[in-house]
Amino acid sequence: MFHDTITAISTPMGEGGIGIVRLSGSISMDIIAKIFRGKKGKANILSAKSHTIHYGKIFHPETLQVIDTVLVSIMKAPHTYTCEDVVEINAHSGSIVLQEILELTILMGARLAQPGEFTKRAFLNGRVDLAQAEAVIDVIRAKTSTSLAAALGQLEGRLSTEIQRIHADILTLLAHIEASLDFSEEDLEIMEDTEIGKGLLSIEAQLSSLIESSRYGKILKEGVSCVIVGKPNVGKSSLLNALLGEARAIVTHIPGTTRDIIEEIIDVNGIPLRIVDTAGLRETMDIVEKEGIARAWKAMEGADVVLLILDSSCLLTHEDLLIIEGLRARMCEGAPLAKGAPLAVVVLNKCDLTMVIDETQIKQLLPDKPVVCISSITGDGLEGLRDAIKGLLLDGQIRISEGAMVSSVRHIDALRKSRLSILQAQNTQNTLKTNPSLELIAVDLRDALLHLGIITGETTTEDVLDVVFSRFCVGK
Ligand SMILES: Nc1nc2c(ncn2[C@@H]2O[C@H](COP(=O)(O)OP(=O)(O)OP(=O)(O)O)[C@@H](O)[C@H]2O)c(=O)[nH]1
Ligand SMILES: [Mg+2]
Repeated sequence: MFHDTITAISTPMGEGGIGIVRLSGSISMDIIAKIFRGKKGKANILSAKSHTIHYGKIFHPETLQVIDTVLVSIMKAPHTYTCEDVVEINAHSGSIVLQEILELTILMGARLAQPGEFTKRAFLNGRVDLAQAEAVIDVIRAKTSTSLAAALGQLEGRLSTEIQRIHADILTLLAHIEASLDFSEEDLEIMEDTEIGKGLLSIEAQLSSLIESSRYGKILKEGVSCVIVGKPNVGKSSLLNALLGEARAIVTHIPGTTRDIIEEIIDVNGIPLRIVDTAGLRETMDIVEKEGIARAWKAMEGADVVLLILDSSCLLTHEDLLIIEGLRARMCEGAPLAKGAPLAVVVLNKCDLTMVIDETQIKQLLPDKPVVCISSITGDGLEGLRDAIKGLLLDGQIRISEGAMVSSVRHIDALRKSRLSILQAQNTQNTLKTNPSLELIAVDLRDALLHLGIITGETTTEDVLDVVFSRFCVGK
């Protein structure tokens, strides 16, 4: 438990119906008693029952000036977000109102909270483990309903349960091995070699399956970057607008309209797609356009998926061929999600006009890329394009599994290290078959446990906590 009481504005700044100032800590109740007057006077709030809401006014205790009419929620320890006394002041959401209430709580003895400090207290007071605490920010930042479902699963402890199960399996194996070590002189039943092998195999499989789930987990959490490229005037910005359903990017008949990168997020069957419109790629003397083109090539390098747009109403030009060449060269290096194979869709736009482009030539130049015909103006073929993108990612299957899903780099790293320790133990067991060195295996198993503990926060340093909670907003 902490000695000081923290305070923060928990709702986003700006005008709104309701804004909340939240307090947590041992003097939360004293503070609210000093600055709140309910219908029946100010003493009333101190004797209020836990988890009740009170209507009244916030006032300055010295000047007696009323600041706002509010609803105050009283939540007494231990059944609260932080396991401490929590008070939430629901005021009108204007920056001055909330700021004045916040300053008043500080004047009465509270301290301004750090980012994520309420959730950090929930973790340090044992209400949630670290993986669950981290999921709070994923819930807040979820980009599609599928990513939200995955984050909620983690918040409810799906990942933690899975980690605890593996932790328990390792611990059981370790206990057997240590018993064999301690009592080997005394004719106790020594653990069979094959039993250890079986145990290690099952633990390794469980860790691998969690690591494998991170492919889905990361896509759902961070989204996939998808860059639209092509020569000027083929309809890149029109496609962005069509996918978004709004006129976000400027579209004109003049080649070279888009000069900078425009990024928006769209939901493609649950996958958050960070879709990027770029400047048309061509030789130019215009300095601004040149910079835009440099940015477009750079965006293409870092992209998970490239949509190469061609104008189906014309034959391929020298400019198109240069882009195709560039795409082939760059994508051969392997995009982040591609496992070596380039992820790209060839989009033949303007299919509402007469088709002139030679599809056979495109298939020859980019043999393994899906080709989709669309019209950004009529919307024809857009569903097919969405399906093609979905098909490229996750082999068409984005499913949020019943089981746990790993999405944090910190968790993936810890799981990999834990698995390495298990592999090391397997290696020791295999190489020293005739005389398995149980001590060595025990050391590896202890290491594996340590790494798993980092995920749930059992074995975590202050530095790690600082990094984890610095991603949060103040007031959460
Ligand atoms: N007929 C037809 N015209 C289209 C289609 N898509 C875009 N256009 C037209 O093509 C022209 C260029 O469209 P933009 O979306 O600005 O093309 P862009 O590729 O972003 O061009 P830059 O930003 O200059 O590189 C505009 O006049 C659009 O109306 C389509 O599907 N069919
Ligand atoms: Mg454009």
